[in-house]
Order: sequence, then structure tokens, then C-alpha cells
Amino acid sequence: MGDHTRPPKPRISRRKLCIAAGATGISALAGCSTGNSNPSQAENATTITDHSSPDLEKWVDEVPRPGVAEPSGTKDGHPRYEIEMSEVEQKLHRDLPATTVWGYDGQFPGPTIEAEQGEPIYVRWTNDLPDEHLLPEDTTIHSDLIPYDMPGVRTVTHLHGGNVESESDGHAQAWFTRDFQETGPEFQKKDYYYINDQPPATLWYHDHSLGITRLNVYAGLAGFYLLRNDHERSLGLPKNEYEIPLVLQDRSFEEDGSLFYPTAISDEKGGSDESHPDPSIVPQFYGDTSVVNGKAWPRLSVEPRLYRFRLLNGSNSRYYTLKLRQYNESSGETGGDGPSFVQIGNDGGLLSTPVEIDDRLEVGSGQRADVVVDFSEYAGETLLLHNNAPAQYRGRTGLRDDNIVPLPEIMLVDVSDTGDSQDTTELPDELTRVPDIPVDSVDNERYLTLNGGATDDYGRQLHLLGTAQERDGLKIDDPVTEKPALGDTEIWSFANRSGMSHPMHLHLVHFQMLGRQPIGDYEPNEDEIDLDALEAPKPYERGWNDVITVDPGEIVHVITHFGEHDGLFNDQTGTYMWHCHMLEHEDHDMMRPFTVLPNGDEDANSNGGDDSTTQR
Ligand SMILES: [Cu+2]
Repeated sequence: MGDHTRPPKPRISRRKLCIAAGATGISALAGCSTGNSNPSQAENATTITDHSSPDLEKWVDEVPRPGVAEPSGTKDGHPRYEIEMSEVEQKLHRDLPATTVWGYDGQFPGPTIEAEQGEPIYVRWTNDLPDEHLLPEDTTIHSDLIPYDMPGVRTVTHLHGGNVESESDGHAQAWFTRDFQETGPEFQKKDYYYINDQPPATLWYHDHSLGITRLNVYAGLAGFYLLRNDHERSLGLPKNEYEIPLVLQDRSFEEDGSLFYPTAISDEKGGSDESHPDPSIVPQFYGDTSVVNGKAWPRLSVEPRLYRFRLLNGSNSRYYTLKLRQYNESSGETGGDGPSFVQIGNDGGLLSTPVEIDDRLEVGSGQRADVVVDFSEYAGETLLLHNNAPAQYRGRTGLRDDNIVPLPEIMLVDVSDTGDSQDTTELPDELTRVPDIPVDSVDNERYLTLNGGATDDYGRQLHLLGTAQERDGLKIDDPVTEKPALGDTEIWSFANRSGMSHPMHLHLVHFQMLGRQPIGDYEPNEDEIDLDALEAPKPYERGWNDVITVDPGEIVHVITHFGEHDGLFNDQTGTYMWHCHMLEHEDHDMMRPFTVLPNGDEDANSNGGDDSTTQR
């Protein structure tokens, strides 16, 4: 479809720009820290806390709707898409010069793929990105696994939440460069096959390349993938202009409109450590500007009626705890509560019944919330989509790090005085059948640890995932320890031994949360999982999930079935990833493989919990 022969645009790297700025005395050029007396840090090393984005006027741009992808042809009788990743200039705010971003089909966020249950599609994700990365790349990350001297930018697209074959899953080492010139060791095919044999859900696609997922997604490589079916359509949920996908992201900018991403780690005093490489990966990223569907500080105009929002946390690290509040635009003050979110679905599809979220709606990185909001009582009012999650989210320990900005204001909502159409939408009491995965069918229990105690060769904190036997953690290229067999039901118990919350994600499968408990209350070699002792899932944690938040000092138990379950999902074998979805953690090094073995393979194992059985 596209012309792949166009040469890459010449570009001056940020480092060269900063050197040039220093030489000409333009010290005010944003992003080039000056007066750095540390000889081992180049002049461009900038921490998160060093940087402030331009002070943009809020609420001047309307929230755009993402475009919709169109197939370019067919393959084996199914629609075939060809979606190119390329570097484009895009206006993210009225007063900000155009920003260089990476888009799918030239768009940030990428175009929405509209898919239908039971109708497979093919997608060829193509890479037409420049030779040099848009953002400073730390070449010490997985330097034994990544050929950093190779020309080109590595990309691979993962369909997040997709119950897909392993060859099309977007394995972190299935990366490829422009025109597939170079490919990673796990690369298997160019045309990804999405069978779409799973319940309708808010899925999304994003980059998943080993070691630079955080940078590729930050540059813009993410988009929605909405899977629908007749049953969902029969529910009469708000549709067309009343159904709006919203990807919430945080970004930071330079004065010239370019994206800012830190290159050095802040310590408690706000400095950076001279022993670190430059640029260095950072432990987490928190931008100071809210970006929704690719617009900074936008406003959304709605009618006084029901809307359906497909909320996606597409930020690298940030948590959102959301509520709509009344808002006085002239004074900037927030007032009382606005309409509640009524959650109708989460990561893996519809809930069995709508759930009104009385308190805050928590959405961790990678998570989706399918919500309905009734604006009919708020005609003529202005509302604020308000977030009260601290940047360094700690769940219920309540610790905060004031060094890093919270992001309380996400988006403004203008409710018009009158609607264009008579709204007859009514939410049904029952949405779909969500069959429980029975705990008495469990074949294996796995005790999986989340750790923050290790450091890498440069003394930087390393987050690692471990097992009951290797509690301090394993690296991505250590042998696969999680090998369920197709048809098995397993409980995965995520034990968070680190100091912060982590949104844990499994590829391929959706799971149901059984509950959470303090880490000391369950020892897999001694205890059975006592379901009655667990704290119940939050309303937004019900149903099918593929990301779950595990707060520090707690264990979260989830149950999943590998393969078709009760007429839902489908059978797949092969290797997939499970990881923390904070992208800085995923890159460094909180990601591990799991392999679904064919049924009857004797290698299928349990890593802990061994002979213990679940008490019910
Ligand atoms: Cu994490």
C-alpha cells in the first residue's frame, strides 16, 4: 500500500541540539540543562523533576475522535489491514508548535480497528520510522539481547487483551526494523492473524519491543481495537457519536512542541547519579500535561443524555483514580460530585450487570474501563474529569512523593443545554453472562513475586518477577518457569514484595480476581488459599481482567483458564509474556515469558503451592 522507499528525514538529535545551543549561548533552550558540574553526565541529562512543560492554556481544544482503520484488501477471505508506523507532525494544542510523534497510519493515537466477534482479520504492521529514535535510547538495557549497533528502530505491535496465536502476539523479541530489514529472534511472520474469537471488549494495540516499549509508546504508538458482536448491539448501549473511546495519557513538552522524556534519574534531592549511563532509563515516568486522544488539556462537548466511554489508561506509569466533578471554569474551582460512572465492562468485556462506581474509578496503566455516564441532570453545566491519584501511586499505604507532580485535571466536559435527539437509552439490568471459573477445577497454583530489591550493573533499582523458588526474581531470558498445559485452570498469586503498586498483565488470557490479602497471611508451602479470608475485588475489578493492580505488601489471587472456557475464548499454545504494565518497569526488567503447552505434555508444571489445595 504505502511507498516504503522514501528515505528517512534528516534530523538533529536532542543531544546535538543541546550542544549547538550551548555553543551559541542559547542556554534557555528547554531540555538542555546547564551548569551541570557532573563530568560524567552529558549536558542533556535531564530528570523528571528538572523539567516543566510550557504553561498551556487549558480547555481550548475539543477532544478529537480517533480515526477508524480501513482494510486495504483481503487475505484468505478475511479483511487485511496494512498499518504503517511513521513519524509525523501533529498539533497537540492550539498554542504549542506541532509535535513530532510516531503514529500508526500517520495518527496519534492510531486509528481504531473495528472488529467483529467471529470474523478474523489480518494486520500487517509496517515500520517506516526513521533510522534514529525520536527519544534518547538507553543502550545498556538488555544489551546482551539487543543488537544496538544495528541501524533502524525496533518495533513490534501487541494486541493487548487479544486471545491470539503466539506468532501474532507481538512477542517482545519479535521486533523488526524498517521494511523488515532486521528482525528479532522471535520474529515469525509479517501478517498478524487476529481470530477475534472472544467476547466483545475494549482492546488496544501498542508497541511491545524489548527494551524500548516505554519510548515507542510514549512517542505515540498506541490505538484502540474495539471488538463487537450482535448481543452487545442488542443491549441498546449508547452508540455512534454517543460512544467515545478516550485514551488518557500524560506527556511533557519542550517549548518548541517536542516531546520531553527524562534521561536521568532523580534522587531524593532532585539530582542525578553520576554512575548511571547517559541517557539512562528512569524508574517511572510522570508527565505534567494531560493528553486525551492526542490533545493536551482538551474539552469534550456532550449532550444531556447517556454516553458510553471506552476509557484506556495509555500512560507509561501513571495511575488514574477518576471522578466527574462540577467545575467553575472562570475560577478553576471544583465543586460537588458530577454524574457517577456506571461501569459496564472492563479489560476483557462486559460485566454481568452494570455497576455504579460510587467512589473513584481506578485505572492503572494498560487497563480499560467501559463506562456509561448519564449527563441528563447536568444540562448547561461544566464538569471536570478529575484524578486524585498521586503520581507515585502506592495503593492503600498512602505514601506520596511530592517531588513529582500529580495530575488532577484531565479533561473538561461541557454539557449542552439541550440535546439534538430524544435519548431513549436505558441501561439493561443484565449485560451478559460471565461464567465463574470454578476454583474446584484448579490444576495448578503459582506463587509469583514482584520485587524491587535488586540493582543492575549501574546501581539502578531493578524490578524483577520471581517464583516461589526464586523469590528475588528472574530475568526475561532465564528459562521459562510458567508452563501451564492447554485446558488447565490455574490460580496465579501475585505477591508484591516491593514498595509500590504494580499493574500486572498477562497476555493471551483473561482472568477473574478472587481477592487480595496481606502478604504475610499466605505462605504457599504451608497454607491453602482461604477464599473466605480474602478482601473482595473492587467493583471495577469484577469480570474478565487482563491487568490487575497489586499494591505493596499484598497478594492478589487471580484464576484463569488456558483455552476455551464455557464457550468463551479459544485454544492457543505457545509462548507469551506476563509483565508489569508500567512501561518503565516492563523494560527494566519486570517481564517474563510463559508457555502454554499442548494438552498432555508432561512438562506442564506448578511452581509453588505444589500439593496445597484451595480451601473453599
Ligand atoms: Cu511495575
